Amino acid sequence: MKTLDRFLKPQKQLAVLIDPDKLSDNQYAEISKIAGEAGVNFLFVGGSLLTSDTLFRCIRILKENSNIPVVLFPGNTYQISRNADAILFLSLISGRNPDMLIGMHVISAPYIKLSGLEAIPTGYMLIDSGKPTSVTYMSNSMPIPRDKKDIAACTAMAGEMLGLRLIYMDAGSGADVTISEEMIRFVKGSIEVPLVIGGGIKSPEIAEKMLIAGADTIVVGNHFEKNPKEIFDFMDVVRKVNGQ
Ligand code: 1GP
Repeated sequence: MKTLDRFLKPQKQLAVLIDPDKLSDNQYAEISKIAGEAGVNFLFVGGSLLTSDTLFRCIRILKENSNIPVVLFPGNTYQISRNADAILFLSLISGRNPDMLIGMHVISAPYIKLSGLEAIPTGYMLIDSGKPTSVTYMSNSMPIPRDKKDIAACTAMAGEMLGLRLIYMDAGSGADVTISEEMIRFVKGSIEVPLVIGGGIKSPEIAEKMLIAGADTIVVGNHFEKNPKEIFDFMDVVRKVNGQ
């Protein structure tokens, strides 16, 4: 099954985001095993800035320890690895930095083609979380103000009209303030494509509210690095919202 088809499923889903240079090999193995046992839907791998050459090895360990599809969530053109299943081909549509809208894509397209990775056209939208995050700084772009749900909805609609297949709204890794349910509800009501939500999600209760508000896939990174066993609690919530 294509990875995009997995995102298109009507059920709510959970993605665990793994930063490939933050943890030890044993920790990658542990998190992948737990995610597999819990029934996690996707493992996202990437970061705004990687400082070691561990991407390929990290993915290999993840794949040795579970059968969950591994999806690259690249911060830049160096984060392409052929042993993943797919890559979010991110266009940063909340910003006005041409490199993040199309420039990096031109550079990376031939490598992605050669790799055989499935490229998933994704409209990536940063939402302000009260302070600069790694991704706003590294992308040299301004996030959408958190109280401007109309701007967020129009941006998502434009992305969908341009043919992007997913919309990913992100408050940024480690955000103090998550994206509001009100914004999620409003954006979800404006588009047909799946809505992915991440940034600063630290409890199953928050995840549940976001799923009920309209998120199709929830992405959690930091919180699981410190509390991998909580993956089970989040998956319980996903199943509950799905009526399972
Ligand atoms: C960041 O949406 C992801 O791009 C996940 O954020 O690490 O804060 O969970 P956290």
